[in-house]
Amino acid sequence: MKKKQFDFRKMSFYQIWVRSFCDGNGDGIGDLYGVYDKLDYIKSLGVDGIWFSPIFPSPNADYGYDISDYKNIHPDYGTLEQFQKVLDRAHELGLKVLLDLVINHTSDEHPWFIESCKGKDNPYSDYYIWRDPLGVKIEKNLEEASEILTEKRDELEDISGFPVDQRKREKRKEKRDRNRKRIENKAEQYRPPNNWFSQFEGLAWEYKEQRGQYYLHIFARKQPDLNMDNPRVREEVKSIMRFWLDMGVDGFREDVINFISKDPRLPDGLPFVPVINGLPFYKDGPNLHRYLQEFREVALEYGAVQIGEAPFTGVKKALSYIAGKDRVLDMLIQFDTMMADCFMTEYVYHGFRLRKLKRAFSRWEYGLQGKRAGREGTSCMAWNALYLENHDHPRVVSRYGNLHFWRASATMLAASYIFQRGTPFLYQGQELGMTNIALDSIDQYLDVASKNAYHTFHLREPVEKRLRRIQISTRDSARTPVQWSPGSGAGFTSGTPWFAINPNYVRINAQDQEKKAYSVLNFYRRCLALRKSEETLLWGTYREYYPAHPKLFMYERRYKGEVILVVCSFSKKPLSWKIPRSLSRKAAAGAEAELLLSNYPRTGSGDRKDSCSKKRGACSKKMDSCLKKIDSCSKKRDSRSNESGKRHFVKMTEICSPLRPYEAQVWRLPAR
Ligand SMILES: [Ca+2]
Repeated sequence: MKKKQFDFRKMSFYQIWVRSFCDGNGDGIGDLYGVYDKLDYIKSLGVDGIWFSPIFPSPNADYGYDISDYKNIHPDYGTLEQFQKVLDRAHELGLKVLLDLVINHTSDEHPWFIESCKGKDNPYSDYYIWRDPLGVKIEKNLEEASEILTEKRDELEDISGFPVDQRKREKRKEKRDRNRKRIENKAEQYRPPNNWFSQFEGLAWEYKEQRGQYYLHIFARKQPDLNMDNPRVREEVKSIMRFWLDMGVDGFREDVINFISKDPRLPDGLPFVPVINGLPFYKDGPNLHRYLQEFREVALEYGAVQIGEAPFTGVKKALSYIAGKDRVLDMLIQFDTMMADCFMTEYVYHGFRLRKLKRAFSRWEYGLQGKRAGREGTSCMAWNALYLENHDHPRVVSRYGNLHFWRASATMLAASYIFQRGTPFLYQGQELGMTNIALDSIDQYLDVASKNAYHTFHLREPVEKRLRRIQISTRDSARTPVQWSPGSGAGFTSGTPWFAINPNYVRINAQDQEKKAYSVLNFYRRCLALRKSEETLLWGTYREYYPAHPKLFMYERRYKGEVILVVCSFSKKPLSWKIPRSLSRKAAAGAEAELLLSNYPRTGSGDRKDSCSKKRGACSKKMDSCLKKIDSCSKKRDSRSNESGKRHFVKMTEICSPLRPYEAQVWRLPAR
């Protein structure tokens, strides 16, 4: 029996990485008690659901993405009962709850792996991807060949009728046995089965003496890859899904889901490509679609939503998962929009390039709109998942924004993606404009991938330069505790926080931003509310203007003849802009456009003089002074008017006055 799926397209989601979200019991670690206390806050943002990064028992080699028990809650975070409480309360508030399904790999401390290590005759033997060392494989083949030859020789001797020297035969047999033992014994000295690198640390293979074989780990050594080709493993996955769905969970975000089916030949990758040389053989593998179809059937029984994380996947491949009648996922988390300041991974940093970001945005928007998903017609078009931050990437305001124009750029970035066609995701602290942290030494960082990069690459550079590379690229920046208040422990904990709190919490925190009309927090709220209230922003088609412009990002959403135009400046200087000719021609002479939203305060209708813009060159040079000015502006004029229903109309001919630094504007254009 299939259950009807809820409409995730109208929704937006808030991602919680529990460990750093809110500590409810004072031990310095975020937990489900803290989450429970903050559910009203989450609701107040205007989101419709929560995605929890893994909350299951884990030795934390990759902070929860190495699971040692899929059907329980990490003791640091609470109990199953506490999770049920959170789930029920979230549902009362009208919030859906998604869990992270991490099934490409487990922890090496998962009982399945512990059993699997014990030997080849173990019931869990084939739960993981085990292979003989390469030398052993070759020698075993040779040995086998020589054994066959010897057998043939013995046969010939027997037939020939000559007397057989049994003693020689015995000797030959002894020699063979010795040889076999020798091969087994020196297995450890042999090369791994292929030359793949892991994405987190060193080679993708780890030798296990206990079993005399290597196991595959695409990520950390403590994250052995599951063998999804084993039907029993797939049954385990389905059982995990049912366990949480029966409890009332509404769906899953599925971790590196396009890696779960490997090319069974496990061939060598290109030798000179670091880190991802095996990618072509484990990404979008031969049986992926079939396996996802099996999981899909379980999800559909419950009407659950499935969002797949798919690194290095292009639009065309994505459509094979999220469009068409045999679609197996509802949305896909792509990585293109995370690569606007780097190559393949944040660690290979090259500075922010707006055009690269715009190309990524538009590639996915154009690629997905109008592509039919499922048989139910237009209600099932391929749908985008929109995000600028999550637990795996540094803070976006530090990457694509500008810390000298911290408030403006953080809010502008919100408008740059939330109004695109798709379901927006926010990551905890993003709604506060939290920034990257710069720790003083590599030892203070925790992320396994960052540490490995530090100790592997650019070793000839001075320590400061190598550390700077980590400060720019590390995922740890997304994992500092959420800054709730300017008080001790940033309001995150009453105890000693498990990880460094960004010292800027005294200036950047939720308590402070609640009070300010133009804070990042309140701007996110306005964006999410506007998106939900405008059909055009929900369902309209996407079109980008001026794609080659190096500082301006402009896109429209068009629905039933109405056009909403989103204009974003990525410039620290005033930026002049023009209404695209195709849009201005449509406006009748004298017609007025309506300003639906801006991240700068505004005086009455159309009057753009305010104390902030007058000094816009000087304004925001320093974050503090900018904030103060903006707040005094907004206090004077009660800028909440935007929210209290006062509407701003501007003549079409006059709307293009220069944008202030990192200004974002959302316009409803007059109908033709
Ligand atoms: Ca705690």
